[in-house]
Amino acid sequence: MQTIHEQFVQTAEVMQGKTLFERPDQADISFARMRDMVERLAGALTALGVAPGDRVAVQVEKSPEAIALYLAVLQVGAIFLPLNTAYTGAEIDYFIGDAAPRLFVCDPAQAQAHAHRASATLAVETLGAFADGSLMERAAQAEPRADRHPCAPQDRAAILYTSGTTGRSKGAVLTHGNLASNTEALLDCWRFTADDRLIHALPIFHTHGLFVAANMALVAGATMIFLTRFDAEEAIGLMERATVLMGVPTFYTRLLKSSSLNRETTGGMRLFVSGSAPLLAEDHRAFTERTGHKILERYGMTETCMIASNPYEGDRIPGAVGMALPGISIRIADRDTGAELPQGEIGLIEVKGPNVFEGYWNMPEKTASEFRDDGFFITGDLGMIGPDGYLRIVGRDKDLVISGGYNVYPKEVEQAIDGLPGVMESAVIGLPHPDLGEAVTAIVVPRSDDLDPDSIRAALADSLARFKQPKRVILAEALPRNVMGKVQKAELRKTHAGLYLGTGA
Ligand code: MCA
Ligand code: AMP
Repeated sequence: MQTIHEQFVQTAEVMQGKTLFERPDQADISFARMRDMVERLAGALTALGVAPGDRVAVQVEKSPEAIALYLAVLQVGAIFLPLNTAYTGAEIDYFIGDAAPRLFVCDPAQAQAHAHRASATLAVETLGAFADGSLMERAAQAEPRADRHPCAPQDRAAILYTSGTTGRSKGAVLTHGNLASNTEALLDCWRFTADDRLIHALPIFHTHGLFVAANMALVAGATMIFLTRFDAEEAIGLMERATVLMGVPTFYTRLLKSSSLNRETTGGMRLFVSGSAPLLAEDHRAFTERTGHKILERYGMTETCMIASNPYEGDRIPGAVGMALPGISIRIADRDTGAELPQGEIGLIEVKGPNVFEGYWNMPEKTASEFRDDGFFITGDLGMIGPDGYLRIVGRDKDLVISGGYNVYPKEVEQAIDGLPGVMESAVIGLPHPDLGEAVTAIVVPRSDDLDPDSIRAALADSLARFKQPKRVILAEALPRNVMGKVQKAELRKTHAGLYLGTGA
């Protein structure tokens, strides 16, 4: 196995002056320049005392330099820990406490807010969106390092935090083998080559934008049209110079809203990929009608990278996520016994293969409870495999909301709301939303009369990232419960189904 860093170096050797990053308002960056940046950053990391196995936590705006930092961390054998830019100080406290990184890199604008974190064991540096910040200054002065720490497939490459059903975030530990094997499988399945020009409009602190989109371009030698955020009109305008778009379903909902989306504007594109949340079958069909392209939907998870994909050649079926990627096994299992179910029956989706993570950071018991004895990982998604062999996701066994491609665990939001004065209890649910797919919504039972929805939302601002905060708060006298006393979230979802769709509350 070659690590993603090793493959990038090899590709850069061949590509040299070819553009890796193309940006609307800034200079292009070639493969050769990127390689130089990675080597300098590797030198800076070593000078800062970052050793193999150390965690490097990074909460920075999207930039080519942030990708270079990721590669430099892999080069020196350290563990990359990217953090959503929306996370609040309180959330960062938890991640740093849990992962105990050697280095924390933040945006220069946040330097003051994070200065107190610096200690004998934790260095704090900055990196801005315009190659600014203390880390790039160090890199400019550093002795570039071309040598690399030798890494085996089972060595740790990254930790990605995902919230959990208990309300406590878990760090999914991904190995070099996980990342390299998944990229190899995707390059092959989606026929992705150096000739591709990828519209990259996803954030780079999650699997989709970093380990799917960026890794594929870095290894294949493709060019990324690198956008700081997704704007449908901008993306359509770029399509005549691009070949591939990878996005969450909200990208496609927004593209469909634009009158400029048609066969002509998308004519030069060869592939549209969707994932991270369910793509509405009606959006899939509408997209084909408007553009002639069939969106390729795939399925993945932070813990497993990509699991399944519709075929490149062959039918891309609306509402289905396709077949297991090469080398990966999927089975549908009985929730309680773990026994494999016959074809056509609905059960838990379980997965095994080189893509499956090592486990949760510092949580051996939690890790053990999510694996079967024979090594299959329990995804918590419910699905079935039809006679056509395609996997279809039909629901979730885990209490999870996916808003615009971001996961929000209701438990975490409920704990924050229940901790507010004047709140008796709360239930957080996802309701159908025309743009985000699902919108985080809180049903709150007040203890006192002076509690109002706006004050609850305002009170959460410092503790929860913006995308986790409820879009609406509904006050209620009581929560519906079953005879066992369990809150009936399905009933709440039914009662409020039309809240964001303009079809009643
Ligand atoms: C932004 N806001 C959101 C979201 N994004 N609220 C809920 N859910 C969201 N996803 C809030 C902002 O804080 C702001 O709130 C308001 O919505 C408008 O913000 P804006 O900047 O206009 O939003 P945007 O830039 O248009 O972003 C929407 C987005 C973005 C394009 C859907 O969230 C996005 O890029 N999502 C992709 C997430 C992703 O990469 N997921 C992959 C995870 P206010 O106005 O109140 O301040 S990896 C994964 O899931 C697995 C492995 C997989 O299979 O890929
Ligand atoms: P995350 O933990 O952020 O990696 O999100 C993983 C979850 O996203 C999966 O367990 C699924 O519930 C969901 N997901 C990803 N891709 C799809 C898809 N194509 N269709 C439906 N759900 C998806």
